[in-house]
Amino acid sequence: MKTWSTTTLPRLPIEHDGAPVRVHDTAGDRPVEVGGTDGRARLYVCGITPYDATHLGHAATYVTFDVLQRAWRDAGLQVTYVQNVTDVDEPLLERAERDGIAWQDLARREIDLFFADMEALRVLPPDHYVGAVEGIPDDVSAVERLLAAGTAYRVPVPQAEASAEGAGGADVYLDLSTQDSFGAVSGWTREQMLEVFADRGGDPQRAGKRDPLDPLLWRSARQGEPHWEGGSLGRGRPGWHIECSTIAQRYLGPAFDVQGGGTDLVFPHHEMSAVQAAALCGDDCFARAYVHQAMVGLDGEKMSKSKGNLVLVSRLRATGVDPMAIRLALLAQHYRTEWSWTDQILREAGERLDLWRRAADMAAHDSVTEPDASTVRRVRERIADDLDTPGALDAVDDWATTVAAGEPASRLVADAVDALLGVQV
Ligand code: 5CA
Ligand code: ZN
Repeated sequence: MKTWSTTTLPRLPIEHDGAPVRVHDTAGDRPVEVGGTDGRARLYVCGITPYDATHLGHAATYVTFDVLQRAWRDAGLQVTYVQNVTDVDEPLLERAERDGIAWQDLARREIDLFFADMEALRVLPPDHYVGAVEGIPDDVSAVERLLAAGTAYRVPVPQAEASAEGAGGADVYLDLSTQDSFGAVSGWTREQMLEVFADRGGDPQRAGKRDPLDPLLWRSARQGEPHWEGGSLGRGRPGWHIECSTIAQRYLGPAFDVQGGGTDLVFPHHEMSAVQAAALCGDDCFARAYVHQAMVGLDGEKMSKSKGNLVLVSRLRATGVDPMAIRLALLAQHYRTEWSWTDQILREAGERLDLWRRAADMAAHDSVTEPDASTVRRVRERIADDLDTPGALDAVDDWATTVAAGEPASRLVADAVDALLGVQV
């Protein structure tokens, strides 16, 4: 699928010291170095389900992984970045039904709005932006392989539910008891898993499953639901998690550096996409690190499409808020700390942007000064340390304050702020 437009990425004239980027891996619950094997870095980030516009929680997630991609690029690595879009799934179908609009039209409209938001926030686009629908042939062959290996099983669909095209069909589930690595991503107990599974797209009550937690791989065609050719599986559509298992592996290979998303995806989504990948290609497959953005809230509650307590990027933009102030408001929070959006946070970001712009306008010195160079080193060092963007912002604040007070400076820091933080001053 076509993706959004890219923005310029200045190359910094200050040599990179080669220090690797460290991020917190949820699976190991510790910091790990990511990227750099063979001079490359491979990133998969779970994309939107396009049934409602980009809110600040989504924006925080994509800005966080944008900072990671920028750090890798600055270090001279060749980055391959893949993002999916869940362009067919329950929530999208339900919303389209509620609003009396074709699900394809709803998805297209929200994807276009998401692209406009990402461009405004200067998020670098992924190299491959892949729809769940596009990935169906790969899902079908993956599920066929799992059935052949005996790690998946069929559960017949009751006659009354099946559509004419799906008559006599069966859903397919992964048999988790065949997979030793299950639980390795979240580290959760079964009780913890069962507590949230139904709320997060799971179907623990489905009769005929061997384990209530077994994830759905293929949903046989139902009345009133879209369905696709599924080879020996019959007509139907893929379960949610298999989409990310197969898209990541097709575009990044069996193993890659980071799978990213919000903490709401730790279980079941990342746990299940990893265990399915392990069932397909072995325990060393899939991500070497799982990195999660903490939930962004509003008034103390998680911001979510289902709750409807949203602050939309597009709405802020429509009221004239500078997207760079929105980006700075997001960067002022550490990605692993939950926080709630407030007008005060946005106001402070606007003030910071003004200060940085004043300093950048005054930074007309011909050659790079020592404070310029040390500021860039500090920003790099803060970001490489588990994406400490608040620390990076402090470094730029210190620089901007002295420059606004008349210290000589060059354009270097403005270029670094652009290249590393994605903020144009
Ligand atoms: N399409 C799936 C992933 S395959 C999905 O979760 N879509 S989503 O539209 O619900 O969310 C898109 C991304 O934003 C996910 O990475 C999700 O974890 C993240 N996200 C959702 N809500 C928040 C929030 N309140 N704060 C931070 N990140 C969030
Ligand atoms: Zn995903």
